[in-house]
Amino acid sequence: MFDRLKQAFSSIASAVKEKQLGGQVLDKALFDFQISLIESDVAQTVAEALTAEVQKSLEGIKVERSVDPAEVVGERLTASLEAAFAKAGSVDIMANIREKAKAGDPYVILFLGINGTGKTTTVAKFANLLKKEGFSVVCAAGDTHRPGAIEQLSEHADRLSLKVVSQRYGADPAAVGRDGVLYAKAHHVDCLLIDTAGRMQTNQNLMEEMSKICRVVKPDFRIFVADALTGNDAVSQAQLFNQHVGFDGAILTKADADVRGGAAISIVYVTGKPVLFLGVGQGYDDLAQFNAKAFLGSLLA
Ligand SMILES: Nc1nc2c(ncn2[C@@H]2O[C@H](COP(=O)(O)OP(=O)(O)OP(=O)(O)O)[C@@H](O)[C@H]2O)c(=O)[nH]1
Ligand SMILES: [Mg+2]
Repeated sequence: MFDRLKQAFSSIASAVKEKQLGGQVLDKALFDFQISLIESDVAQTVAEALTAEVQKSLEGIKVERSVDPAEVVGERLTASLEAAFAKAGSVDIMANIREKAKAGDPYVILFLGINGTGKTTTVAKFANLLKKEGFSVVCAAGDTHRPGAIEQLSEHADRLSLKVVSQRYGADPAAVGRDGVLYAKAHHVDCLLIDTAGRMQTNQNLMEEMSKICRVVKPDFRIFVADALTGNDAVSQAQLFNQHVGFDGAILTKADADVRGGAAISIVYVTGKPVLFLGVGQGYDDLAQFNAKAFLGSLLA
């Protein structure tokens, strides 16, 4: 995973190592670094901001002979990224669910994202994880638009022995969500996961529909699902959803096939929202907790 991004980090470190810190040499190394960030799917604005931050933090720095300049650059890079990830914070969603469950109220999670990013699969994976943690789960088939969407979620649910709340195609997804909440309350279910559509006639329709579900259902948590392989598109989608609907955290899918890895950095940087999990395959167990520290550590290893 993320080999390209790791390469970008190690190449700036070695460029600096060979030539010592400072002046045009550093400028060139930073410029090359910026290009490789962009090539690793870090959004251009983010790559620029990050490079400028590192450059600023290196200004006037004198490196002792005994100190490896590459290490200094590495530290600065990590510090800038750590600051961005720290600002986004982290969420212990299991703890939040547990707390609400104790109060006897279902914790409602809405899954959002453009078509094909992996929402429905992620709902199933997340349900599987919740079951393993000992929570009761119900799903709501909020994608009433795409033919086959309700059956797709129901098939996953059958395999995981879960109940799906659904209506017919064309029904109002907000009403499906509300049914889900009523069901979860009546049956004392700990957590309701609402799947949604990823495509409508226009993105504006989609945003309006998602906003309506939010108004009606008042979810406790909104998860934006992005396909890591779509790189810069994932970042524009994150901005779109963040501005028009709002979300509380992200899951990046298909990280198993992603050699670039920039999407995580960009989404956190641009939206200020944390990444909670990575999708790392098509199986139900292929959902890995995202650990910002480990992620940054592995980039600079
Ligand atoms: N390799 C890999 N494939 C994944 C991952 N997550 C989802 N997929 C695959 O991506 C494809 C699309 O997933 P869906 O869950 O149907 O995506 P969706 O967002 O619900 O799509 P729409 O319902 O059309 O909006 C499926 O073939 C999934 O198996 C992942 O983490 N890794
Ligand atoms: Mg779907």
